[in-house]
Amino acid sequence: MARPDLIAIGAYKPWDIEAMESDYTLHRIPEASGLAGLAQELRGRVRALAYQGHKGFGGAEMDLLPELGVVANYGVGYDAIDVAAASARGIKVTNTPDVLNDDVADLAVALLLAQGRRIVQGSEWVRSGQWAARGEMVLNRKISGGRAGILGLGRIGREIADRLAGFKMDIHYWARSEKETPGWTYHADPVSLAGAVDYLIVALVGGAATRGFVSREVIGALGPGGVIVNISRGSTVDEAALLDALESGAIAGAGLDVFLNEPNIDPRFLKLDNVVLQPHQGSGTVDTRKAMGQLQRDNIAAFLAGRALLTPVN
Ligand code: 8YV
Repeated sequence: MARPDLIAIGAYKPWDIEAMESDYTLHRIPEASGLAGLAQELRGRVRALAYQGHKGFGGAEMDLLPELGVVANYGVGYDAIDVAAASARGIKVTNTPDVLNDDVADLAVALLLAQGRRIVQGSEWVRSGQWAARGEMVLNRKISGGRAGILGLGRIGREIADRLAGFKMDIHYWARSEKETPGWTYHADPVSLAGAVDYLIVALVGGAATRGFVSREVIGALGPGGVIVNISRGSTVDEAALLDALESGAIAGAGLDVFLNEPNIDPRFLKLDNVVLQPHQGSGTVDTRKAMGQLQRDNIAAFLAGRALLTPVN
């Protein structure tokens, strides 16, 4: 029997390509814009698509593939995919939740520590010979025991909160509804949350509903001692307001893994000494990326076999 076709959009690692090639007739394209260039005959029969990337995949792309039944996203965040357009066409969307929670939470803590303890500057102090020439570096900031505010207490937010509780922090959070927690303080309003904490860690889902959620007002409420960490999506923060606050000292600093317009981020960030910048690598460990690829393929296999999807979105 002929193996099913699979279109894979994105830059996959060799182990993912090998695994997909062993089960499917694989058609790889770097971006969705390449779909129109695929043979019409293939486009007319393909039922499954593996998606990786942050550029939009919407109704226009779906309409190029009339038999498409599943878009399996490589990532927990599926804001790049127009799920309403997929549902309207009877197309299932899946994502890769849970397998990346630890890595993303680890990076959030790393950003917090790196910003407060000036880890990047400290490394440069040693490498540049300043330590030997000038002695001790400027003193930095105590992190343990501070007040942390988690914006979005989903699966990743909770992992972050658990870690920061281990740093003896007083945990506050905002979520759409109050959750069962070990004594953490709920805030129904993000401005109230920001006003109550030193560190604001953004762990929201992306997409239209959270665009600019960390508004100028939220950033202002954090105040001059405040630090923002964002491991969610650049879109969740009013980036212009964040840059203004970082430049003026309205907040103390930021640790950022995500930005608007990645990877061509606003050059204003590059001039700032009070930010730690990362290239959207929250889930970027070999272990986790392998698990994400496996879950993506498991969803595709389930769909093609007519079994229940493991992690459906719609
Ligand atoms: C990306 C992510 O998917 O899971 C998410 O939502 O943002 C990441 O894990 C990853 O960068 C691969 O594109």
